[in-house]
Order: sequence, then C-alpha cells, then structure tokens
Amino acid sequence: MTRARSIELRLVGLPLVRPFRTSFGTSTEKVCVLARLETDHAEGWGECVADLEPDFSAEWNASAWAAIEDFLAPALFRAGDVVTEDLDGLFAFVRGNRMAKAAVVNAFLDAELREREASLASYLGAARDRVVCGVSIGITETLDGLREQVDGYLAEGYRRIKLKIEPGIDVDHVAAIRGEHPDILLSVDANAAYSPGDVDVFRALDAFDLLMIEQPLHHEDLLNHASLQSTIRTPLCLDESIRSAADAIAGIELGSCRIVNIKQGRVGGLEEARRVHDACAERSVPVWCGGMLETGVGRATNLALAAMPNFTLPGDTSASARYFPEDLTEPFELAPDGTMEVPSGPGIGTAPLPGRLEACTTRTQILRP
Ligand code: NPG
Repeated sequence: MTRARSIELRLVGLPLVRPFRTSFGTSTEKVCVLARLETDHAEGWGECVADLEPDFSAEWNASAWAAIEDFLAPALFRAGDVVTEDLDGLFAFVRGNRMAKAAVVNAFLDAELREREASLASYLGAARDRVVCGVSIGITETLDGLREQVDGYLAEGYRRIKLKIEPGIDVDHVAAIRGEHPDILLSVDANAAYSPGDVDVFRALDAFDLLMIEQPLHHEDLLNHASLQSTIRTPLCLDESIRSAADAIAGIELGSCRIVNIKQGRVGGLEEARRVHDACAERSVPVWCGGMLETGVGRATNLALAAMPNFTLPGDTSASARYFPEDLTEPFELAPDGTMEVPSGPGIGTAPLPGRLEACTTRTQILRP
C-alpha cells in the first residue's frame, strides 16, 4: 500500500526534428502534460498523451490538466493507502478522460515499483529484453520527400515502415514505396480519414501486401470497419476505436479488425493496456505498441509494454532522435538491427533530466491533499 502525497503537473514543450503531418493536422512541437507523483518513499512519472487540440481524441492538454486537478488527484488523496490495481476502480466515477487517468495511474505505478525496486517490464511480465522497432512517417507533399525519409529510416535499421495516408495522398505513394522496397514490412495509417464509400481506395491498397491498414474509418464506426474487412484481404488494425479492453473485444468479435494497436495512454494507462493485451491474446489477435510522439518518459513506458508476449509486431517505438533534437530524458537509441533495449531499472527506468525539464516547462502546479 502506498499513499500519494503530491502530484506535480508540468506542461512541457519540445521542438520536433521535422513537422509531423497526419490526416488531421501538422505538429511542429510536442506539447504535453507530465505528472510527477510523490509517495512517502519514492517519486513516479507519468506522461499524458493528450495534445494541444482535441483532434486525435476528445481530450487535450488543458482538459487533462483540469481532470487531474479537479477530480483524479482529489480522489487519490482522499483514498489514502492504495495499490495501483485500485486506481481504475477509484477513477471510474470520472467518465472517459482516459489520457488524464493514464498519466496518474502510470505515475503511481512508477512510484510503487521504484519503491519495490522492480522494473515495469518485470511487473508486466515481459517476454523479451529488446523490442523490434518500426517508424511512422508523416504525410509528405512530394514522393521524393517520402522516399528520402523511407530510405533514411531503413538505413538506420527500422524494421517496419508505416506511411500516414489521407484521401488523395495514398495509393500512388504506397505503390511507389512498395515498388522500391518489395520485401519490407509496410503498413498505412489513415487516422480515420476515409468513409465507407472509399472502398475502392482500399481495394487498390490490397494489392501491395501491406502488413495492415490502420484505422481507415471513423473511430465510432465498428460496423463499417467489419464490412470493409470482409471485402479486402489486408488485415485492418484499429487504433482510435480502441479505448478499452471492451472495445477491443467488440472490434475483434464483430470482425472489424484482425490486429490491435495498443497505446497505453489512450486506454487509461498500463492496467487497462494489460487487459487489452490479454483480451487480444485470448483471441489470437496480435497487437503492437502505438506511439504518440512521446518524450523519454512515455517512451520508456511503451518499451516495457511492448516487451509483453503478444506484442508480436514491430511498434511505433522509435528512437529519441527520430522525434527530438534533444529528449527530456537520456536519449533512447536504436541498435543497427532495428531493436531497442527495454529499460530494466526500477519503475520505468528513466526520469527527466532536471535541467532539461526546467528548460522545457511552461507551466507548473503542485497538487496536495
Ligand atoms: O512514433 O510516436 C510515434 C508516432 C506514431 O503515427 C504515430 N502516431 O495516429 O498513431 C498515430 C500518430 C499520432 C501521433 C497521433 C501524435 C496523435 C498524436
């Protein structure tokens, strides 16, 4: 049992090495909320995966901050001595707001594990000490710009390339990259930009031996994903549609997807992420670890998650240098074989570098009972 004594929230901003464009917008800077939670014996870190605007999900940085300040932190302080496994129940009175919950759940778990000197990977039952990494490439105006990035990342060792697509920037780009790289693991991610009437685009993409097509349709539209899946042979993967283990079970049982992207921050933290993993494993559906351009704090969390047994496909767990000129933590590096080490120190095994954290922070608030 551990008691949370304080939660320090920080808004941090880190410039990206290059703009990242998806079908819903372009980011040039990573701006997120970090939670540092103190218990009597340790501190723990949680990174919130919400963004500046409610575009990928209904949450955004300011809403996550308010959810933690107004509801989650007071509930945790009132509860007194608890264990991480209690938190999802404790926070159930707050509907949704999963990204906010994840920051607190993960920070609490990190503190608990540091106190026990146990690694997050061992807590989750890691099956490996290195994970195979892929990289997600934003939409580029030109094919040459895309080629340059694909070639660069393959040369660095990345073992799966994911191309962001949107209506009008899809089949031609995929055809060109597949033509030049017939044997690589290649996938596409639409971030829900298409509608059921676009089935011809997906029939065309079906010809390129893609590992998967990720989230082609609206995030609330499981039924049309199921009918699309029944007309193409490429596996569909759901991301935005999966907010919980219940969603994953529904998506699988309805035939809406054959692969699941797990982002622990999107589903409310590591406890629910573990339940999504287990629900998929029980149904023989492979999973992989998604990314939200996390700083080293979220990256360390994701690497431990990706070491679980059913994470059998390369994830969006790329090296710090793919995102930032300078990370918040010691940088995570890709080995030439395209793998990254799973942190083995207590908790998430890393923490923000103090000077770097100060330099990146634009707002701070300390919450206490
Ligand atoms: O490598 O962390 C990464 C980025 C992977 O493509 C990626 N993330 O839709 O999955 C996504 C996308 C994303 C990034 C979505 C940031 C929202 C915010």
